[in-house]
Amino acid sequence: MPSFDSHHQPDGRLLQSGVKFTVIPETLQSPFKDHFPAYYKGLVRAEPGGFVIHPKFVNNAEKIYNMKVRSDDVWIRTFPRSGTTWTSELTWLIMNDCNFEEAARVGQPIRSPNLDANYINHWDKFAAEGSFDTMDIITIDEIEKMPSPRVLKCHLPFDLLPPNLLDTAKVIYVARNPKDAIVSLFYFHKLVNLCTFTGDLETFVDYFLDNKVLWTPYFGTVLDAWGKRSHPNLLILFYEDMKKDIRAQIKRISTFLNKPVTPEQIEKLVDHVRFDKFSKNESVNYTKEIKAGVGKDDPNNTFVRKGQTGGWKNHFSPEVNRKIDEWIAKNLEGTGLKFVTELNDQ
Ligand code: PPS
Repeated sequence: MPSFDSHHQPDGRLLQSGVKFTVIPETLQSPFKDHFPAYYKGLVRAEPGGFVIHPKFVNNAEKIYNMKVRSDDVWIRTFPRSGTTWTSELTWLIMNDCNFEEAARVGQPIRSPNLDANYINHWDKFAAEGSFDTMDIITIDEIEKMPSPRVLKCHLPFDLLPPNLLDTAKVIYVARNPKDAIVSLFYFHKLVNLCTFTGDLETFVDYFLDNKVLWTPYFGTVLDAWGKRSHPNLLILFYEDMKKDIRAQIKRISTFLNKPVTPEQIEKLVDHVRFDKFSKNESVNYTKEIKAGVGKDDPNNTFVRKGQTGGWKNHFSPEVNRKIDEWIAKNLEGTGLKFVTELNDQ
């Protein structure tokens, strides 16, 4: 069983890279601690960069920064709720000659582990309850020993990852328009016990725009990846493009990875990730983990939830929407990046 350091002291911890982690003072006070009761030690900010992360991450930060990147690795990076699971599944299958049997037999958290899982899951709690063995948790040490080719994923910015990552391995960054990502992340906070948000969506939006939500700032990682878009080892995908034409995006992934897929395999991949089917696929939908205590077992709020573009329109008041529009416009100014926030055919 992996050891868990419950006496971690993240405050003021300095990485070899020069990144420093400091507890955000407001996250230890009301109203934040009432809205996010699970963060009993607050949230931590990494500087430079401003990335907001769970204090438990700090225990693993150096280990992740020093991971040995392999030239046949594929690293999937996203802002959370942007299509990580969907893209990981396609990528893993393309890298593994469309071995659908293996994809069904072995859960995605094992086949394509999330580096963030080391702090997402309350290991100490599960170990105490004896439910640890039911969980598909994979440690950084285990990831280091995985056979090649590895398909890894995370929500971390480049400066918390091995510095040679992009020059050594293939990286896929998946972006989703921030309005749908915010709504999806709000529901994730209602689902997953690590996060637990007690307030309403409007309050969540305020924390989000103020960069006080786990994994924010949204534009930090998105614009960092966008700025590197001409790097030959980086492929940027958009959730909305995947919704519009998944076949075209499968072909892009396959070309980028130098892993050809036949027209028949493409059709099988399309069918495999069809939303209604994917949401019921226990190898990817985290129902096992949620039932084991990672989240709340709620048929109306599942990990693979709605899978739509434009769902934000049913959630934001005109005033909240205006605030988000201004925030988007300010952050995208001069970047050349534009988001699709609505789709007719999906
Ligand atoms: S996480 O928690 O960061 O790993 O989440 P992530 O996988 O990045 O994103 C979850 C959202 O992606 C939707 N999803 C899909 N949409 C369309 N087709 C497929 N196959 C698919 N699989 C996952 C999922 O429903 C989440 O979005 P919302 O808007 O909440 O439904």
